[in-house]
Amino acid sequence: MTVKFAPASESQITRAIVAEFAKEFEQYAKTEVIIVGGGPSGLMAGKELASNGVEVLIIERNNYLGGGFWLGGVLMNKLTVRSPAESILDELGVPYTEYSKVKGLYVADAPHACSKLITATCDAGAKILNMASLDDVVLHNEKVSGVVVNWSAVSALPKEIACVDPVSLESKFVIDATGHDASVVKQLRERGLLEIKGQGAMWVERSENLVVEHTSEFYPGLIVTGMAVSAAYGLPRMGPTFGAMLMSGKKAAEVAIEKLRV
Ligand code: 48H
Repeated sequence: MTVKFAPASESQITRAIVAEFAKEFEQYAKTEVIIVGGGPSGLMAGKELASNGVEVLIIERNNYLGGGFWLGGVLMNKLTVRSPAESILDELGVPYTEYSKVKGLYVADAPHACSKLITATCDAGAKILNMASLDDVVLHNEKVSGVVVNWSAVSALPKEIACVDPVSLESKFVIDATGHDASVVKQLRERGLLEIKGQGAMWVERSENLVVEHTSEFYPGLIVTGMAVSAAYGLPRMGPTFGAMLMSGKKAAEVAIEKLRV
């Protein structure tokens, strides 16, 4: 096969990347919703918000998306959801099977499910900033009004080596989707603005219902979703079953949309 690629020089390729990045970053320096964390709950929230016409930026510290959704349970590349969350797998077009011994317990290939969710989130119009880590929050009149971020490579270095200031991004709402870390919530706790209970012990039967139920605005301007809800409210954990993560992401988006309308 002979292929003739369009002519473009090295510097033109660099300029194309810089120009597009700068245009997007300038636009998203002030946006409607910022989601910190690109795991299942954050991606789901981003997809729902963007498909409802909300301008949304997802900030993810890793160079990939998906968090714990990418692998599922302990390096076995399979994940589970319990009914009724298979409806979200249907929505995303993810194939799954019902485990033969338990009605309503479904198994899917984790990379396949994760790729479908990432695609749906990007297709809906959510923008992603990878390799960026939360450094702080923007707080105006006791309301979370954005985030302060730095490149993950910079954040990973000791302060005496990398004395690089972060940048601030403003938004009407921030969603903490950082999983077990609850990194955004912890910024407020460090300042004595709120208390958090810390994640509870494993209890699958109770945990998933409680996580979805408690997905809410935890502090003015700050909505919690996914395992950050468990950490914030001291709810039990559920291990490698992801229905509540997806449904909590959906609910976080609904909460944000309702508040944006006020
Ligand atoms: C930028 C950050 C920062 C930061 C973290 O861990 P996740 O998959 O989170 P959830 O809540 O969407 O899903 C949780 C699920 O994967 C899980 O762990 C379950 C169900 N556990 C149950 C149990 O019992 O253990 O994704 C969080 C994402 C990751 O991609 C992180 O890299 C990212 O957030 N992140 N991004 N700045 N400070 N902290």
